[in-house]
Amino acid sequence: MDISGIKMYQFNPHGDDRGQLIALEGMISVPFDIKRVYYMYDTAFGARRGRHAHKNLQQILICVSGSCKVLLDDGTKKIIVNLNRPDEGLYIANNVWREMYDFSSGTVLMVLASDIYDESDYIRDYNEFLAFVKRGNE
Ligand code: T46
Repeated sequence: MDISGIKMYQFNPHGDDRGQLIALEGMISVPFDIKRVYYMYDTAFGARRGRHAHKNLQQILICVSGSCKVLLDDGTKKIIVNLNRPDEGLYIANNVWREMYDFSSGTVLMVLASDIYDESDYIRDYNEFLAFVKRGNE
């Protein structure tokens, strides 16, 4: 993708006549050790989530049910990714601003994270994010 810190992963389903199963293993199917899993559901109509970047955290977002859009911004370029498949994972490195929106009814967005929850890793102010990225590129 034409933006730094972003990659789409295609996962291999184990399908048979009972249906599909996807298994994800740290350092094998995803590029980090999975330290935390969380998911969002019952998202309110019109809600916008995220609106922050992370200083160190890496994550993979998987829309296991339903659909949503993700705006990604590396401080220079912005792209919008549609997530609507349980066999696709959106990798987001650190230093990328993200906003999730346009959740369809019943969407479950699951996130695999490279570390445990740490509020001090968040950059929640957009201008601070731009300054952080600029400092990192100097
Ligand atoms: C991200 C995007 C994709 C916890 O206590 N533990 C956790 O692991 C998480 C993720 C959140 N929380 C608490 C903190 C807040 O009181 O849950 C509440 C909602 O979290 P937040 O407003 O940060 O949720 P989102 O959807 O805006 O962002 C989340 C992740 O926080 C963030 O890392 O990249 O999803």
